[in-house]
Amino acid sequence: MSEYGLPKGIVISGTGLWIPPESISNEELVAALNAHAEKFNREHADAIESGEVQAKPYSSAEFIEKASGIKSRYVISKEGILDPERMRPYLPERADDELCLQAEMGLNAARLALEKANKKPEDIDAVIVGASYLQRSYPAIAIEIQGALGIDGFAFDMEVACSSATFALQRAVDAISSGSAKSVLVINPELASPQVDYTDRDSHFIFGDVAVASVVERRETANTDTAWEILGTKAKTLFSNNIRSNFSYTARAADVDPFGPGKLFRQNGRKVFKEVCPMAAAHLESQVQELGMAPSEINRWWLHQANINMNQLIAKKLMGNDVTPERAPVVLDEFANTACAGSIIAFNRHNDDLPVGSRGVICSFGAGYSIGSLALEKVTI
Ligand code: CO8
Repeated sequence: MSEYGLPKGIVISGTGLWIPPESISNEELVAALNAHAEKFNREHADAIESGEVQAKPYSSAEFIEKASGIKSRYVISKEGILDPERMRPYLPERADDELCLQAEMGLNAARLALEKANKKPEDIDAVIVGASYLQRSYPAIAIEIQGALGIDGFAFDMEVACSSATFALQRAVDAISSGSAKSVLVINPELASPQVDYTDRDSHFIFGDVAVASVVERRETANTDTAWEILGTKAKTLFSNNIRSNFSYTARAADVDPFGPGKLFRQNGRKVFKEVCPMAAAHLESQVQELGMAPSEINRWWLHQANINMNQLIAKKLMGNDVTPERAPVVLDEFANTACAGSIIAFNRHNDDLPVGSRGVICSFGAGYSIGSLALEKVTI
Protein backbone atom coordinates (compact mmCIF):
# COMPACT_ATOMS: atom_id res chain seq x y z
CA MET A 1 0.00 0.00 0.00
CA SER A 2 1.15 3.56 -0.61
CA GLU A 3 1.37 5.99 2.28
CA TYR A 4 -1.95 7.38 0.99
CA GLY A 5 -3.97 4.18 1.31
CA LEU A 6 -4.33 3.17 -2.34
CA PRO A 7 -2.48 0.09 -3.56
CA LYS A 8 0.84 1.45 -4.77
CA GLY A 9 1.54 1.99 -8.41
CA ILE A 10 -1.70 2.39 -10.34
CA VAL A 11 -1.01 4.90 -13.10
CA ILE A 12 -2.59 6.81 -15.93
CA SER A 13 -0.13 5.95 -18.69
CA GLY A 14 -1.72 7.80 -21.58
CA THR A 15 -4.69 9.89 -22.65
CA GLY A 16 -6.22 10.65 -26.03
CA LEU A 17 -8.24 13.64 -27.20
CA TRP A 18 -10.37 13.42 -30.33
CA ILE A 19 -11.70 16.73 -31.63
CA PRO A 20 -14.74 16.85 -33.95
CA PRO A 21 -14.14 18.30 -37.42
CA GLU A 22 -16.28 21.43 -37.13
CA SER A 23 -16.35 24.40 -34.77
CA ILE A 24 -18.83 27.21 -34.14
CA SER A 25 -17.82 30.68 -32.93
CA ASN A 26 -20.00 32.67 -30.53
CA GLU A 27 -20.77 35.08 -33.37
CA GLU A 28 -22.07 32.30 -35.66
CA LEU A 29 -24.19 30.80 -32.88
CA VAL A 30 -25.65 34.17 -31.90
CA ALA A 31 -26.46 35.04 -35.54
CA ALA A 32 -28.50 31.80 -35.83
CA LEU A 33 -30.39 32.31 -32.57
CA ASN A 34 -31.11 35.96 -33.37
CA ALA A 35 -32.39 35.11 -36.87
CA HIS A 36 -34.62 32.43 -35.31
CA ALA A 37 -35.88 34.84 -32.62
CA GLU A 38 -36.50 37.63 -35.12
CA LYS A 39 -38.59 35.35 -37.32
CA PHE A 40 -40.57 34.10 -34.30
CA ASN A 41 -41.17 37.64 -33.06
CA ARG A 42 -42.25 38.81 -36.54
CA GLU A 43 -44.65 35.89 -36.97
CA HIS A 44 -46.14 36.41 -33.49
CA ALA A 45 -46.06 40.22 -33.50
CA ASP A 46 -49.79 40.63 -32.67
CA ALA A 47 -49.80 38.04 -29.86
CA ILE A 48 -46.62 39.56 -28.42
CA GLU A 49 -48.20 43.04 -28.63
CA SER A 50 -51.31 41.83 -26.76
CA GLY A 51 -49.22 40.04 -24.13
CA GLU A 52 -50.43 36.51 -25.04
CA VAL A 53 -46.99 35.40 -26.19
CA GLN A 54 -43.58 36.37 -24.85
CA ALA A 55 -41.11 37.79 -27.35
CA LYS A 56 -37.97 35.67 -27.79
CA PRO A 57 -34.96 37.57 -26.40
CA TYR A 58 -31.79 38.02 -28.47
CA SER A 59 -28.39 36.58 -27.59
CA SER A 60 -25.07 38.41 -27.56
CA ALA A 61 -21.52 37.17 -28.21
CA GLU A 62 -20.15 39.75 -25.73
CA PHE A 63 -22.42 38.39 -22.96
CA ILE A 64 -21.39 34.80 -23.66
CA GLU A 65 -17.66 35.49 -23.45
CA LYS A 66 -17.96 37.69 -20.38
CA ALA A 67 -20.36 35.39 -18.47
CA SER A 68 -18.66 32.09 -19.35
CA GLY A 69 -15.22 32.60 -20.95
CA ILE A 70 -16.39 30.51 -23.94
CA LYS A 71 -15.31 31.70 -27.39
CA SER A 72 -16.10 28.65 -29.54
CA ARG A 73 -17.07 24.99 -29.40
CA TYR A 74 -16.45 21.90 -31.54
CA VAL A 75 -19.45 19.98 -32.83
CA ILE A 76 -19.97 16.87 -34.91
CA SER A 77 -22.12 18.76 -37.42
CA LYS A 78 -22.72 22.51 -37.42
CA GLU A 79 -25.00 23.04 -40.42
CA GLY A 80 -28.30 22.12 -38.77
CA ILE A 81 -27.42 23.98 -35.56
CA LEU A 82 -26.84 27.20 -37.50
CA ASP A 83 -29.94 26.84 -39.68
CA PRO A 84 -32.58 29.17 -38.12
CA GLU A 85 -35.29 26.84 -39.48
CA ARG A 86 -33.78 23.77 -37.75
CA MET A 87 -31.73 24.80 -34.68
CA ARG A 88 -30.42 21.31 -33.94
CA PRO A 89 -27.67 19.17 -35.43
CA TYR A 90 -28.44 16.75 -38.22
CA LEU A 91 -26.96 13.35 -37.33
CA PRO A 92 -28.40 10.74 -39.69
CA GLU A 93 -29.41 7.41 -38.18
CA ARG A 94 -27.00 4.56 -38.86
CA ALA A 95 -27.78 0.90 -39.58
CA ASP A 96 -27.32 -1.65 -36.77
CA ASP A 97 -24.28 -3.13 -38.49
CA GLU A 98 -22.51 0.26 -38.63
CA LEU A 99 -20.56 1.65 -35.69
CA CYS A 100 -22.84 4.11 -33.89
CA LEU A 101 -21.71 7.75 -33.75
CA GLN A 102 -20.88 7.78 -30.04
CA ALA A 103 -18.88 4.55 -30.34
CA GLU A 104 -17.03 6.01 -33.33
CA MET A 105 -16.13 9.13 -31.32
CA GLY A 106 -14.98 7.00 -28.39
CA LEU A 107 -13.01 4.67 -30.63
CA ASN A 108 -11.12 7.62 -32.14
CA ALA A 109 -10.10 8.85 -28.67
CA ALA A 110 -9.34 5.31 -27.46
CA ARG A 111 -6.90 4.70 -30.32
CA LEU A 112 -5.07 7.95 -29.48
CA ALA A 113 -4.86 6.99 -25.79
CA LEU A 114 -3.54 3.49 -26.62
CA GLU A 115 -0.91 5.03 -28.91
CA LYS A 116 0.18 7.52 -26.23
CA ALA A 117 0.41 4.71 -23.64
CA ASN A 118 2.25 2.40 -26.10
CA LYS A 119 -0.42 -0.23 -25.65
CA LYS A 120 -2.22 -2.64 -27.96
CA PRO A 121 -5.87 -3.72 -27.53
CA GLU A 122 -4.66 -7.15 -26.33
CA ASP A 123 -3.00 -5.41 -23.33
CA ILE A 124 -6.43 -4.16 -22.13
CA ASP A 125 -9.01 -6.30 -20.34
CA ALA A 126 -11.74 -3.81 -19.37
CA VAL A 127 -13.46 -0.88 -21.07
CA ILE A 128 -15.57 1.70 -19.26
CA VAL A 129 -17.54 4.34 -21.16
CA GLY A 130 -18.64 7.26 -19.00
CA ALA A 131 -20.68 10.09 -20.52
CA SER A 132 -23.49 12.53 -19.70
CA TYR A 133 -25.73 10.94 -22.34
CA LEU A 134 -25.69 7.53 -23.95
CA GLN A 135 -26.93 7.13 -27.48
CA ARG A 136 -28.86 4.00 -26.50
CA SER A 137 -29.40 1.81 -23.46
CA TYR A 138 -28.13 -1.47 -24.89
CA PRO A 139 -26.00 -3.06 -26.10
CA ALA A 140 -23.56 -0.87 -24.15
CA ILE A 141 -21.51 1.61 -26.17
CA ALA A 142 -18.48 0.32 -24.23
CA ILE A 143 -19.12 -3.23 -25.51
CA GLU A 144 -19.42 -1.92 -29.07
CA ILE A 145 -16.01 -0.21 -28.73
CA GLN A 146 -14.57 -3.31 -27.02
CA GLY A 147 -15.74 -5.35 -30.04
CA ALA A 148 -14.34 -2.85 -32.56
CA LEU A 149 -10.93 -2.96 -30.84
CA GLY A 150 -11.01 -6.74 -30.34
CA ILE A 151 -10.50 -6.55 -26.56
CA ASP A 152 -10.97 -9.74 -24.56
CA GLY A 153 -12.57 -8.91 -21.20
CA PHE A 154 -15.58 -6.93 -19.98
CA ALA A 155 -17.06 -3.52 -20.72
CA PHE A 156 -19.88 -1.34 -19.39
CA ASP A 157 -21.38 2.15 -19.64
CA MET A 158 -22.02 4.57 -16.81
CA GLU A 159 -23.56 8.03 -16.47
CA VAL A 160 -22.86 10.63 -13.77
CA ALA A 161 -23.20 13.77 -15.94
CA CYS A 162 -20.11 15.98 -15.68
CA SER A 163 -18.41 13.56 -13.29
CA SER A 164 -18.73 10.52 -15.56
CA ALA A 165 -14.99 10.63 -16.43
CA THR A 166 -13.59 11.02 -12.92
CA PHE A 167 -16.04 8.47 -11.51
CA ALA A 168 -15.12 6.06 -14.35
CA LEU A 169 -11.42 6.54 -13.61
CA GLN A 170 -12.18 5.76 -9.96
CA ARG A 171 -13.98 2.56 -11.09
CA ALA A 172 -10.87 1.67 -13.12
CA VAL A 173 -8.65 2.14 -10.06
CA ASP A 174 -11.04 0.00 -7.98
CA ALA A 175 -11.07 -2.76 -10.62
CA ILE A 176 -7.28 -2.87 -10.78
CA SER A 177 -6.94 -2.69 -6.96
CA SER A 178 -9.36 -5.57 -6.49
CA GLY A 179 -7.80 -7.64 -9.24
CA SER A 180 -10.91 -7.79 -11.45
CA ALA A 181 -8.94 -6.11 -14.27
CA LYS A 182 -5.29 -5.45 -14.98
CA SER A 183 -5.52 -2.66 -17.53
CA VAL A 184 -8.57 -0.47 -18.14
CA LEU A 185 -9.49 1.80 -21.02
CA VAL A 186 -11.73 4.62 -19.78
CA ILE A 187 -13.53 6.38 -22.65
CA ASN A 188 -15.64 9.54 -22.50
CA PRO A 189 -17.42 10.36 -25.76
CA GLU A 190 -19.44 13.49 -24.97
CA LEU A 191 -22.05 13.92 -27.67
CA ALA A 192 -23.77 16.95 -26.10
CA SER A 193 -25.12 18.88 -29.11
CA PRO A 194 -28.33 16.81 -29.62
CA GLN A 195 -29.46 17.74 -26.06
CA VAL A 196 -28.85 21.51 -26.35
CA ASP A 197 -31.80 23.82 -26.98
CA TYR A 198 -30.17 26.08 -29.57
CA THR A 199 -33.21 28.40 -29.42
CA ASP A 200 -32.66 29.18 -25.71
CA ARG A 201 -30.30 32.10 -25.16
CA ASP A 202 -29.55 31.06 -21.56
CA SER A 203 -28.01 27.74 -22.60
CA HIS A 204 -27.39 27.68 -26.39
CA PHE A 205 -23.70 28.58 -25.99
CA ILE A 206 -22.68 26.24 -23.17
CA PHE A 207 -21.78 22.86 -24.71
CA GLY A 208 -19.49 21.28 -27.27
CA ASP A 209 -18.88 17.73 -28.55
CA VAL A 210 -15.59 15.89 -27.96
CA ALA A 211 -14.18 12.49 -26.93
CA VAL A 212 -11.36 11.65 -24.53
CA ALA A 213 -9.88 8.36 -23.33
CA SER A 214 -7.36 7.25 -20.69
CA VAL A 215 -5.36 4.08 -20.09
CA VAL A 216 -5.18 3.02 -16.43
CA GLU A 217 -2.85 0.17 -15.44
CA ARG A 218 -0.22 -0.96 -12.95
CA ARG A 219 3.08 0.88 -12.97
CA GLU A 220 4.95 -2.35 -13.65
CA THR A 221 3.02 -3.00 -16.88
CA ALA A 222 3.37 0.59 -18.17
CA ASN A 223 5.38 1.00 -21.35
CA THR A 224 6.16 4.72 -21.30
CA ASP A 225 9.05 6.81 -19.90
CA THR A 226 6.82 8.53 -17.35
CA ALA A 227 3.24 8.18 -16.11
CA TRP A 228 0.92 9.74 -13.53
CA GLU A 229 0.56 7.63 -10.40
CA ILE A 230 -2.89 7.89 -8.81
CA LEU A 231 -2.33 8.82 -5.16
CA GLY A 232 -5.99 9.01 -4.24
CA THR A 233 -9.54 9.30 -5.58
CA LYS A 234 -12.51 11.03 -4.01
CA ALA A 235 -16.15 11.10 -5.11
CA LYS A 236 -19.12 12.96 -3.68
CA THR A 237 -22.74 13.38 -4.75
CA LEU A 238 -25.57 15.52 -3.40
CA PHE A 239 -29.03 15.59 -5.01
CA SER A 240 -29.97 18.84 -6.74
CA ASN A 241 -32.55 19.78 -9.37
CA ASN A 242 -30.56 22.80 -10.52
CA ILE A 243 -29.14 20.99 -13.55
CA ARG A 244 -31.59 18.62 -15.13
CA SER A 245 -32.64 16.81 -18.29
CA ASN A 246 -36.03 15.07 -18.29
CA PHE A 247 -35.64 13.39 -21.66
CA SER A 248 -36.64 9.79 -20.98
CA TYR A 249 -37.68 6.55 -22.59
CA THR A 250 -40.76 6.69 -20.33
CA ALA A 251 -42.12 9.74 -22.24
CA ARG A 252 -44.11 7.38 -24.50
CA ALA A 253 -45.90 5.85 -21.52
CA ALA A 254 -46.45 9.24 -19.86
CA ASP A 255 -48.14 10.57 -23.04
CA VAL A 256 -45.79 13.56 -23.16
CA ASP A 257 -43.67 14.98 -25.95
CA PRO A 258 -40.16 13.58 -25.38
CA PHE A 259 -38.75 16.83 -26.78
CA GLY A 260 -41.25 19.16 -25.04
CA PRO A 261 -40.53 21.86 -22.47
CA GLY A 262 -37.89 20.86 -19.90
CA LYS A 263 -36.87 17.73 -21.78
CA LEU A 264 -33.52 19.10 -23.00
CA PHE A 265 -30.64 20.35 -20.83
CA ARG A 266 -31.68 23.13 -18.46
CA GLN A 267 -30.17 24.67 -15.39
CA ASN A 268 -30.40 27.41 -12.84
CA GLY A 269 -26.91 28.65 -13.70
CA ARG A 270 -26.66 31.26 -10.94
CA LYS A 271 -27.57 28.73 -8.21
CA VAL A 272 -25.20 26.15 -9.67
CA PHE A 273 -22.43 28.71 -9.62
CA LYS A 274 -23.12 29.73 -6.02
CA GLU A 275 -23.57 26.22 -4.61
CA VAL A 276 -20.97 24.24 -6.55
CA CYS A 277 -17.95 26.57 -6.18
CA PRO A 278 -17.67 26.27 -2.38
CA MET A 279 -18.49 22.53 -2.52
CA ALA A 280 -15.76 21.87 -5.09
CA ALA A 281 -13.16 23.97 -3.27
CA ALA A 282 -13.90 22.25 0.09
CA HIS A 283 -13.82 18.81 -1.59
CA LEU A 284 -10.41 19.49 -3.13
CA GLU A 285 -8.95 21.03 -0.01
CA SER A 286 -10.04 18.05 2.10
CA GLN A 287 -8.76 15.55 -0.47
CA VAL A 288 -5.24 16.97 -0.58
CA GLN A 289 -5.22 17.30 3.22
CA GLU A 290 -6.28 13.66 3.61
CA LEU A 291 -3.30 12.78 1.42
CA GLY A 292 -1.00 14.70 3.77
CA MET A 293 -0.46 17.64 1.43
CA ALA A 294 -1.36 21.32 1.33
CA PRO A 295 -3.04 22.90 -1.73
CA SER A 296 0.15 24.96 -2.20
CA GLU A 297 2.05 21.71 -2.92
CA ILE A 298 -0.15 20.94 -5.92
CA ASN A 299 1.62 22.07 -9.08
CA ARG A 300 -1.39 21.86 -11.37
CA TRP A 301 -5.18 21.78 -11.06
CA TRP A 302 -6.95 20.27 -14.08
CA LEU A 303 -10.38 21.57 -13.18
CA HIS A 304 -13.78 20.94 -14.74
CA GLN A 305 -14.32 23.31 -17.65
CA ALA A 306 -17.79 24.87 -17.36
CA ASN A 307 -17.19 28.53 -16.65
CA ILE A 308 -14.02 30.64 -16.42
CA ASN A 309 -15.33 32.68 -13.48
CA MET A 310 -16.15 29.47 -11.60
CA ASN A 311 -12.64 28.12 -12.15
CA GLN A 312 -11.02 31.37 -11.09
CA LEU A 313 -13.09 31.44 -7.90
CA ILE A 314 -12.26 27.83 -7.01
CA ALA A 315 -8.58 28.34 -7.86
CA LYS A 316 -8.46 31.45 -5.68
CA LYS A 317 -10.02 29.58 -2.75
CA LEU A 318 -7.30 26.92 -3.14
CA MET A 319 -4.27 29.00 -4.04
CA GLY A 320 -5.00 32.45 -2.66
CA ASN A 321 -3.14 35.01 -4.71
CA ASP A 322 -0.85 32.45 -6.35
CA VAL A 323 -3.36 31.65 -9.13
CA THR A 324 -1.74 31.59 -12.56
CA PRO A 325 -3.09 30.22 -15.85
CA GLU A 326 -0.23 27.66 -15.74
CA ARG A 327 -1.42 26.23 -12.41
CA ALA A 328 -5.10 25.98 -13.41
CA PRO A 329 -5.15 25.74 -17.20
CA VAL A 330 -8.27 26.71 -19.14
CA VAL A 331 -9.50 24.98 -22.30
CA LEU A 332 -13.15 26.03 -22.22
CA ASP A 333 -12.47 29.11 -24.36
CA GLU A 334 -11.79 26.76 -27.30
CA PHE A 335 -13.97 23.73 -26.37
CA ALA A 336 -16.82 25.27 -24.28
CA ASN A 337 -18.27 22.95 -21.62
CA THR A 338 -17.69 19.38 -22.79
CA ALA A 339 -19.39 17.90 -19.71
CA CYS A 340 -17.22 15.14 -18.18
CA ALA A 341 -14.44 15.48 -20.76
CA GLY A 342 -13.33 19.01 -19.78
CA SER A 343 -10.89 18.22 -16.96
CA ILE A 344 -9.41 15.34 -19.01
CA ILE A 345 -8.87 17.68 -21.98
CA ALA A 346 -7.08 20.11 -19.61
CA PHE A 347 -4.95 17.19 -18.36
CA ASN A 348 -4.25 15.91 -21.88
CA ARG A 349 -3.17 19.33 -23.12
CA HIS A 350 -1.24 20.43 -20.02
CA ASN A 351 0.72 17.63 -18.35
CA ASP A 352 3.70 16.80 -20.58
CA ASP A 353 5.64 19.92 -19.53
CA LEU A 354 5.69 19.02 -15.81
CA PRO A 355 8.82 17.28 -14.42
CA VAL A 356 8.84 13.95 -12.56
CA GLY A 357 7.77 14.51 -8.94
CA SER A 358 5.12 17.10 -9.87
CA ARG A 359 1.71 16.73 -8.31
CA GLY A 360 -1.64 17.58 -9.79
CA VAL A 361 -5.37 17.07 -9.29
CA ILE A 362 -8.02 16.29 -11.91
CA CYS A 363 -11.46 17.43 -10.72
CA SER A 364 -14.97 17.48 -12.18
CA PHE A 365 -18.10 19.14 -10.77
CA GLY A 366 -21.60 19.28 -12.20
CA ALA A 367 -25.06 17.81 -12.41
CA GLY A 368 -26.21 15.52 -9.64
CA TYR A 369 -24.57 17.43 -7.98
CA SER A 370 -21.47 15.31 -8.45
CA ILE A 371 -17.82 16.01 -7.70
CA GLY A 372 -15.00 13.61 -8.55
CA SER A 373 -11.26 14.03 -8.21
CA LEU A 374 -7.97 12.18 -8.60
CA ALA A 375 -4.69 13.29 -7.03
CA LEU A 376 -1.69 12.40 -9.20
CA GLU A 377 2.10 12.40 -9.06
CA LYS A 378 4.35 12.16 -12.11
CA VAL A 379 6.64 9.14 -11.84
CA THR A 380 9.41 7.53 -13.87
CA ILE A 381 8.58 4.09 -15.25
N1 CO8 B 1 -27.12 36.81 -24.37
C1 CO8 B 1 -27.50 37.92 -23.74
N2 CO8 B 1 -28.04 37.94 -22.51
C2 CO8 B 1 -28.21 36.77 -21.91
C3 CO8 B 1 -27.84 35.56 -22.49
C4 CO8 B 1 -27.29 35.60 -23.78
N3 CO8 B 1 -26.91 34.48 -24.43
N4 CO8 B 1 -28.12 34.54 -21.63
C5 CO8 B 1 -28.64 35.09 -20.54
N5 CO8 B 1 -28.72 36.45 -20.70
C6 CO8 B 1 -29.25 37.41 -19.75
C7 CO8 B 1 -30.17 36.75 -18.75
O1 CO8 B 1 -31.47 36.57 -19.29
C8 CO8 B 1 -30.15 37.74 -17.61
O2 CO8 B 1 -30.99 38.82 -17.90
P1 CO8 B 1 -31.84 39.51 -16.73
O3 CO8 B 1 -30.81 40.04 -15.79
O4 CO8 B 1 -32.63 40.53 -17.48
O5 CO8 B 1 -32.67 38.40 -16.14
C9 CO8 B 1 -28.69 38.25 -17.64
O6 CO8 B 1 -28.21 37.97 -18.97
C10 CO8 B 1 -27.82 37.52 -16.64
O7 CO8 B 1 -28.06 36.11 -16.75
P2 CO8 B 1 -27.55 35.04 -15.75
O8 CO8 B 1 -27.81 35.52 -14.36
O9 CO8 B 1 -28.07 33.70 -16.14
O10 CO8 B 1 -25.97 35.13 -16.10
P3 CO8 B 1 -24.75 34.58 -15.34
O11 CO8 B 1 -23.79 35.67 -15.18
O12 CO8 B 1 -25.14 33.77 -14.14
O13 CO8 B 1 -24.13 33.55 -16.40
C11 CO8 B 1 -24.00 31.19 -16.82
C12 CO8 B 1 -24.86 32.44 -16.88
C13 CO8 B 1 -22.86 31.37 -17.81
C14 CO8 B 1 -24.85 30.00 -17.25
C15 CO8 B 1 -23.44 30.98 -15.41
O14 CO8 B 1 -24.45 31.09 -14.45
C16 CO8 B 1 -22.75 29.65 -15.24
O15 CO8 B 1 -21.89 29.24 -15.99
N6 CO8 B 1 -23.07 28.94 -14.17
C17 CO8 B 1 -22.45 27.65 -13.89
C18 CO8 B 1 -23.12 26.64 -14.69
C19 CO8 B 1 -22.47 25.33 -14.69
O16 CO8 B 1 -21.32 25.11 -14.42
N7 CO8 B 1 -23.22 24.36 -15.04
C20 CO8 B 1 -22.74 23.06 -15.19
C21 CO8 B 1 -23.64 22.48 -16.15
S1 CO8 B 1 -22.92 21.24 -17.03
C22 CO8 B 1 -23.21 19.73 -16.30
O17 CO8 B 1 -23.35 19.55 -15.16
C23 CO8 B 1 -23.30 18.58 -17.24
C24 CO8 B 1 -24.68 18.40 -17.68
C25 CO8 B 1 -24.71 17.32 -18.66
C26 CO8 B 1 -24.23 17.72 -20.05
C27 CO8 B 1 -25.29 18.31 -20.86
C28 CO8 B 1 -24.99 18.27 -22.33
C29 CO8 B 1 -26.05 18.89 -23.14
